[in-house]
Amino acid sequence: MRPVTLVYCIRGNSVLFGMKKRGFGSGKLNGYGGKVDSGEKIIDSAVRELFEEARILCRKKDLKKVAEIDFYFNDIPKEKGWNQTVHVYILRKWLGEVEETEEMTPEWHKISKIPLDKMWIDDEYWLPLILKGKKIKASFVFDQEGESIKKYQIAETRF
Ligand code: 6OG
Repeated sequence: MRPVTLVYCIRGNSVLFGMKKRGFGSGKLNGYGGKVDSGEKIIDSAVRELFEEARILCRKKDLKKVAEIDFYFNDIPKEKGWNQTVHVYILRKWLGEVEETEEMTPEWHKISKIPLDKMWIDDEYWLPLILKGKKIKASFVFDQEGESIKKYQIAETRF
């Protein structure tokens, strides 16, 4: 399983998403994050990706881990590296204002009105939970290149 990161920035009642412009999940609205480089710590990847994709700076201690989710894409050859463990964080304090980058177009949305129809189909099962303050471990198995969920499980946990 490939480790990747995903960060949701929250300000007041709003949460920051980015419309992914290229690569895995392009055309979908998501948090900010990406691959963990070899030899890199997971948390350092979160800080780096946030700066690369949103131009905002944060401290490691302000990244609060809220979820760890395994995604399995049954019908995609393993070598493509789609199977991944996503380490999810919430961030409430950072430096700078979010900017559009080559990878992401930023969009703020009210936490009470998340546009789940523009996101990965699994997000409706777990994103509202973490935005309500829950901490979870979950796994999803997909068919049809991530367009259909074959099975899933979600459990509350501590980090
Ligand atoms: P790059 O390959 O672009 O990183 N990611 C997912 N995010 C959500 N919300 N749902 C999923 O369900 C996801 N699968 C992967 C993790 C990919 C980015 O996409 C996230 C990374 O932030 C399948 O470097």
